[in-house]
Amino acid sequence: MEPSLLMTCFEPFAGRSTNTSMRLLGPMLVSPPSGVATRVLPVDFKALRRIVPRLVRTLRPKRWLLLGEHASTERMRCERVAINTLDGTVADNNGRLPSGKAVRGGPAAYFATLDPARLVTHFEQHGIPASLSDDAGTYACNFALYLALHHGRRHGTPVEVGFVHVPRSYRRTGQGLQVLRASMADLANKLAEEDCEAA
Ligand code: PCA
Repeated sequence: MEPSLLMTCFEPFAGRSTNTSMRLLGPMLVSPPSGVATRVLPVDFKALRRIVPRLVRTLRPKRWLLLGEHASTERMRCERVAINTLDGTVADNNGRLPSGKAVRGGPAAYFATLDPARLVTHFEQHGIPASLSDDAGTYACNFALYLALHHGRRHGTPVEVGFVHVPRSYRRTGQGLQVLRASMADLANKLAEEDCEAA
């Protein structure tokens, strides 16, 4: 059956051994709740260009919430926008530096369709600092969000796509791993159960 919700995180990159977005999905990567599919995305621009549309086509989730880590934040950054620009000073896991456009001829930007304000409220209810962000960067996270919104629009699903940048040093949120993981599991259950608003 098609999952109501796809939740993704990213693999480690830039020579690190872990990615906090993976740690926060934690047990859900092995046994996702009912109606939820989980995947780890590569930090590889060429592979993302192939994998993101394939997930849209084959899984056909109603919603897609992407998670990635952010090096220098203390809050959950609920992203509002993805831009059609690739840039970065760190090679991806395939040894390539990003440059150019996410999609040649694509719109300059897409707004996230999974309401980021709603995500902020969710985390705050769990006692986790969170805020809206207009800057998902120009690296793999922005790229994956842009591609998911672009292909979602073309295929009619996912209807809602959102992105949360989690703090690399998650302890800076003032909460421990168990609280953060519980907030993700609760969010997954809510998003898998509810009807989409953006249709
Ligand atoms: N953060 C990077 C890529 C993968 C991740 O977790 C980013 O912000 O683009």
